[in-house]
Amino acid sequence: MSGIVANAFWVVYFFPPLAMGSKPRETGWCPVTPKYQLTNRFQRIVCIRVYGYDCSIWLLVGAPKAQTSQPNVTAGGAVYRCGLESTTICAPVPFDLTGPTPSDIGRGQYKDDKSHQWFGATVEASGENGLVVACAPRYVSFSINYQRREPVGTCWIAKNSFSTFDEYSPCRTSQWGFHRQGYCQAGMSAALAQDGKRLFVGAPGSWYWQGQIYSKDLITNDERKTRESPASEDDSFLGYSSAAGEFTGDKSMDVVVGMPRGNNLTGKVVVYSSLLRNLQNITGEQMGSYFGHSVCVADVNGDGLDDIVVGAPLFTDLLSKESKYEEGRVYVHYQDNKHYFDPEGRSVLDGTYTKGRFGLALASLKDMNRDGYEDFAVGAPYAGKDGKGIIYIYHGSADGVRDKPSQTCDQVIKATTNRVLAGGMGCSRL
Ligand SMILES: [Ca+2]
Ligand SMILES: [Ca+2]
Ligand SMILES: [Ca+2]
Repeated sequence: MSGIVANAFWVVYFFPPLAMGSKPRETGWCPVTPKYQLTNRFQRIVCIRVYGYDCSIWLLVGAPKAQTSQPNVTAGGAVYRCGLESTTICAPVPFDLTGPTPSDIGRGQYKDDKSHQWFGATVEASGENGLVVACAPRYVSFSINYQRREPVGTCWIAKNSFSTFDEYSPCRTSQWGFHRQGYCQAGMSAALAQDGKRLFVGAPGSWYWQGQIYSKDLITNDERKTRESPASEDDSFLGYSSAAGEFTGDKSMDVVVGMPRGNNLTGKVVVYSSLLRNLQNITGEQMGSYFGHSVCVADVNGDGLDDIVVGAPLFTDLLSKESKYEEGRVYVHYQDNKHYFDPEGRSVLDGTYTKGRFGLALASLKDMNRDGYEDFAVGAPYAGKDGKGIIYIYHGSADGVRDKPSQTCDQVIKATTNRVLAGGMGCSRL
């Protein structure tokens, strides 16, 4: 398994529901990422609780540079499903077993290229019926007599306990060229509604990298998408990150989308309804801070309304007397009963290590310690004395996020993930 982990960008943790009457799970685990992953800018950490009759614990590992058995594909990338009960079992999930798609015009001619496509760079899962989406944002489609190379990206959705796999590549259209959707790199981010009914896919390269978000109803296949904006929005990367939540109160899951170069480079996040009506924009406060590089959703103050956590990993404390820079900052925005996020009332968490990039990765942990307030993890991939990265666990409370993390995890993991879950190897309580 070490080969897999060496190529892994990030990890999804699945852990089973508590049986009725059983004791709350202790908080002695951390979402820990492999060493390699912590030095990669696409690092993401996600923890997901899976409900089902089969309470087996397993882990999904996205390995975007893995060599697969697909014919005529070099380093296509894969998602591995790893058992935690017996730590050595790790098998690729068979999302796509085929090589490049043959063309209609002759032997040896293909319609696309799956080599180096980074399948597994994005992996998301929904809760109760267990959909999993995995994306290859560097997937290339050939358009116009197969002469043009278009990095449109693609995603695959696993349904029915990994027995059905459907492809979704929203930018593989006739809208070729980087001035349209040819370079959209769909799947740079993705978000699944917890009920499994809706999928959001971020495509930050559309229209001179203005970026775009897609919303697909997985029951009816109805698709919504954002449109091209004025040229002033070029290079702002809408869709770089995304997370699903309920922001209108109607039980149809909505989405918050990162735009880390938006708002004249202070960064912003855009809150959309499920059908992509713009509900609110929330902006960063410092140019170049990359506000919106990461987002996650958690009800941090336990009032039943989803709150939005946003990372600005390049934030620099300009008043620091210690010559620090790029410590990173994380913001928690609370939804009020009018479904508004008041920027004045947001909480701020700061990284402490120069170049630590606190907030590069965020993950909702649901209510991991069962106190009624949802919790989240913050990745700082270059923090720590050795610069090898730290993951922080923050707990919610009635007053919002607690100021101090409850646990920190140094960069850890030797692939024996059961030890991480069971004992929190490398983790310490503060
Ligand atoms: Ca809604
Ligand atoms: Ca809340
Ligand atoms: Ca909690």
